[in-house]
Amino acid sequence: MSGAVLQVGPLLPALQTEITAEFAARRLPDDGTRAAFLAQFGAGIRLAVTSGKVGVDAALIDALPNLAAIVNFGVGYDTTDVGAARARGIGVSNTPDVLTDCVADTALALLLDVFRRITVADNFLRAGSWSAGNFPLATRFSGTRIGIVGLGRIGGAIATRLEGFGCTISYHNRNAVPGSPYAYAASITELAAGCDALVVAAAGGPDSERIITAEVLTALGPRGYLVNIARGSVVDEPALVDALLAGRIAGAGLDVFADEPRVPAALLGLKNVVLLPHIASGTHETRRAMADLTIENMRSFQADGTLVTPV
Ligand code: 8YV
Repeated sequence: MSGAVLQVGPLLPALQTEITAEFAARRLPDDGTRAAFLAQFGAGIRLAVTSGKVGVDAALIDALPNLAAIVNFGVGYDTTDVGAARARGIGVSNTPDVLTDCVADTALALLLDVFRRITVADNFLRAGSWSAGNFPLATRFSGTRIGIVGLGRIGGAIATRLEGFGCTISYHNRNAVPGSPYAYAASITELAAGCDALVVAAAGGPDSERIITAEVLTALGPRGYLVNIARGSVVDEPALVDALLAGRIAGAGLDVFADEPRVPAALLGLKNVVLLPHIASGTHETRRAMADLTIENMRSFQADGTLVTPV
């Protein structure tokens, strides 16, 4: 089963070192030498390893006639063309579960920050403003109504945490989750209209592209907050910037953006927005577990052609 391994895009440095040592993985060049590299090595590649940052697109799949598996570091695999992979019978794996807690923790951190204005208050103190007067009052978070877009593994872990804050939880998925204790909203607009904050936890990809529309943001309203720990592509980012600038929503906590690492310049000056550089899974513990699961998938494929966590 085993065959040559291709690394597509950057990976966690430790993982990169490990896969180079264990699998003699070759890194796909990003420059003008790519075509020559593929001509020389493309036909021998059976396994590609990548991450949500770059992924394996249809053109690269075409250039690798014997590719049989794509192992993705990260739970989100929207940068890989899964349709093109399936059409060729190429397996794709990701790293679910191991990052759920840290991503859910980050959603809670963003919610608490935007409601209680933690970052703004920290900046206020550092700027020496405290001696001139108290920090303005913020908005209570405990007991709020939170709408979750995407009640999957991560959305569910966010909901469990919110229960501890006495929040009323509702959600929208394509279909209601059987047995869920939370109220189901038939549309995202309906969900937004009935909550104090909307948390985006839906998988990225063509099905969820810009489902957080201008209409959804208007329904969320001038006292409502948006938190996104999923993918920037899920939100109509220009509409979000407009809504924030016009005060149509109260604020936003964002870990992800449509064109990372570029962030709309208009957001940088807004005090009601907390901006994170896609760090939700970024802890030593979780990234190690993601790397281990990536390696497990690679070992399994090389041993018998199977993947441990296929998508
Ligand atoms: C990471 C993520 O950004 O797992 C995902 O889908 O977005 C994050 O955990 C990871 O670095 C993959 O690139």
